[in-house]
Amino acid sequence: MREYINQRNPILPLKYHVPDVEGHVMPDGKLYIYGSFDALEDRFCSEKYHVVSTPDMKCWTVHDTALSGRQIPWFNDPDAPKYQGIDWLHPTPFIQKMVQGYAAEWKESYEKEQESEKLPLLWAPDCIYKNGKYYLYFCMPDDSEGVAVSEHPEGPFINPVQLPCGGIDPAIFVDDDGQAYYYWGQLFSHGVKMNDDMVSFNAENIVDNLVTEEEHFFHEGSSMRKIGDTYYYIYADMERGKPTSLGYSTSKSPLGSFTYRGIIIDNDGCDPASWNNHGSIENVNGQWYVFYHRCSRGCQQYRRLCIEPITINPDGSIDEVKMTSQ
Ligand code: FUB
Repeated sequence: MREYINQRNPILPLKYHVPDVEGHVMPDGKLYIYGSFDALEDRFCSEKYHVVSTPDMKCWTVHDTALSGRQIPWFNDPDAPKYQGIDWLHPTPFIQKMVQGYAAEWKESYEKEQESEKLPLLWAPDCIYKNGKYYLYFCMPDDSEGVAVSEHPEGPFINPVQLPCGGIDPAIFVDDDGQAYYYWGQLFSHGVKMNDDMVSFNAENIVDNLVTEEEHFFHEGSSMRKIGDTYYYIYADMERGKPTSLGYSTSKSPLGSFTYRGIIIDNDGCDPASWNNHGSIENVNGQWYVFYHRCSRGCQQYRRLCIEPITINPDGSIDEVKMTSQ
């Protein structure tokens, strides 16, 4: 465990690269950040997660390993179900445009992703408290998704269980009536009601295309929050041609239909230029914030936690904010 004091972006010291950030105020009143942990110079993420917490947005604790990819039993099991990810042979119009615009970079990134399928890397998690326990939802480069449980918000998380779906970027949300919903996807988003055990759902209940590339500029990085009676679906947004923005769509129901509302923040323009963004919004002591990441160390792998205050307007819209730095 390490402790730091800082109120400027990026929040953590250079050696702690925490991207794909979900901020949650947990029952002890502290803010917890759940994210990937970039630790490799040639690809995103690593084999572990470190949870970050703060009581006051000034003093930050980086906790010991919360979960390791080596703990995941099905990852090396050849008989574990493999789910169909994106259909790269039949790309959607947005993917065609992206491939043309970023052909070399895209090919390299795609090849790295293929190589990564053999490594027990943990990607973009989310976590929620329910019935006295903390449930950490995670995904891996083979498109498998799972959930592990802990008695503490910072982990360690144990007893990983595979979920009956495939894709990336899980998000978890518990509604006011106690019903939990699970979201995930890349290019195509999906949502489903969780069972009360929080570690299973009926795959027949999956609703596809809650937000889409064509209508909502959805790329990846699902995150769900509720403000008043409105559900906010936050995600990496392709409206500006690459998924460096966090955009949002709203609905009066957790499973849609959703209406596109705009962009909250764009991390393009940092040096080096970003390849993606992934984050969330959270109310901390009465102030709303956007949590996002940006690149560092002259490459796209070492992405770092950043935070900006945001305003929720009376009509429910969120003004776009700019990145700030130290
Ligand atoms: O961190 C690995 C991947 O990069 C995440 O799954 C995506 O959301 C993107 O941020």
